[in-house]
Amino acid sequence: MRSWDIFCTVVDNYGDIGVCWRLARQLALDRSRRVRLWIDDLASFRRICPDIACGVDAQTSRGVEIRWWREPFPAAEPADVVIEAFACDPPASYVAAMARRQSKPVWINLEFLSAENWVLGCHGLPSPHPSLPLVKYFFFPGFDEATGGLLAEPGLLEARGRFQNAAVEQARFWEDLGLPAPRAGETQVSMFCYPDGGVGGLLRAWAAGGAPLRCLVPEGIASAALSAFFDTDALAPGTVLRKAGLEVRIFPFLDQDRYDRLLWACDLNLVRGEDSFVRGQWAARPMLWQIYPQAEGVHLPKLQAFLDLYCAGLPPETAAALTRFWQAWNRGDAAGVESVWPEFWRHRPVLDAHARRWSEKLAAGGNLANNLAQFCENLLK
Ligand code: TRH
Repeated sequence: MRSWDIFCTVVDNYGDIGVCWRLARQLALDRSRRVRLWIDDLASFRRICPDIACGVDAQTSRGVEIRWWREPFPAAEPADVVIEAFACDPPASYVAAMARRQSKPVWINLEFLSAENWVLGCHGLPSPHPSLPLVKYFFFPGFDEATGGLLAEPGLLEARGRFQNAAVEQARFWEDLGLPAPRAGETQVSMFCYPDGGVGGLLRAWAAGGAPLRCLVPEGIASAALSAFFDTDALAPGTVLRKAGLEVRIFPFLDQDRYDRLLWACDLNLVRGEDSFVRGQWAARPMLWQIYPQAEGVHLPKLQAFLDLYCAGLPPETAAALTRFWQAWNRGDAAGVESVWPEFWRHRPVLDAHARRWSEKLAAGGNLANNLAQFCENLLK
C-alpha cells in the first residue's frame, strides 16, 4: 500500500486547506493508498469541514488521517509520496528523515493554479535539493493537457447534471439550507468575494434592475459593503435584507459538498481565489471571478490569461461584456461594475451555454489527482 503525506499551511483564507482537503479526499478514495494530511490550522479547516475537532493531534475523516502540524514536530516515518502544497516547506526533521530513507520518497511541490503560458514549461520540472539526496518536482494545475489539470472527483459532472435536472433534489437542497425555494423568475446568485471590491455597485445595479434577484452571501463576506448599502450592522446567518427586487440572505459557511450544490443551484456564481473558482467552472453556470490580489498587481496578467482562454469560444460582444465586467470587479470599481451589469447579464443565454461547454472541455482533460498519482507512480517505479 502506498503512503502519501500532504503538508498544508494556512497562509490566509480557505484556499490552501480547500485544495488540500479535496485532493486528500480524492486520493483516499483509492483504498490502496494511505493518506495523511498535516495541517497547521484546524480552526480554518473546521470552517469548511465541520467534522474536524480543534486542538486534536490525530483524527480521521473521509478515510484521511488528519494530523495537526505543530512544533515540536513528532518523529514520523516519511511517506512514499510527499506533497507540499504551495511551497509550504515540510519540517526540517521530516525532510532529514526523507533523506535517510533507503528508497527516497517522491517529493512534489503542488503549485498555484494559473492559465499563464509559462506554466507549460515548468510543469513537472525537477529541482534537486542543495545538500540532501532528494529531488523536488513542480506540479502545476492548469487548463491545458500539458499541465496537471484540475481537481475533480469521479462522477462530478454526472452528479451535477442530475442535480441541475432534478427540481425535487433542488427543492430538498434549499430546504436543507433553511431557505425558501426561489420565487418564480427570481435569479439566484452566490457571492464569495474579498472585502474591498465593487460589491456596493452590484447591489445598486441589482436593486435598480427591477427583476427579482436573491443573493446568497456566506457569513463574514462583504460585510462592510452590505452594512453600508442596507444601513445595518446585523449580518448574522439567517439575516434577510431587502431593497426593491433585491433580497440578500446571509448563510453560515457550508461544507465543501454543500457549497458545490449551492454553486450548481445558482444562476450566477461570484467566486474567488483558486478552489471556489475551479468549482464555479465545474458548476457550468456563468461566473464572476475575483482573483486573489497580490502586491504590485502581479495577479493581473494571471487574470488576463484566464480571460483570454475562457473568452476564446465566445461571440466578440459577449466576450467584451464579460471582460469589462470582470476587470471592473477586479479593480474594485463599484461604478464600473454597476454600469456594466445590465450589458453582461443581457448575454445570459450565451454565457449559460458557454459555461456548460467549458466544463465539458475541462473534464476531457483528465483530473489532477489521477494525473498526480500517475506522475508519482512513474517516479516510484
Ligand atoms: O479563501 P480563498 O480566498 O483562498 C485563497 C486562494 O486560494 C488564493 O489563491 C491563495 O493564495 C490564498 O487562499 C492563500 O478562496 P478559495 O481558493 O476559493 O478557497 C475557499 C474554500 O472554501 C474553497 O475550498 C471552497 C470553500 N468554501 C466552503 O467549503 N464553504 C463555503 O460556504 C464557502 C463560501 C467556501
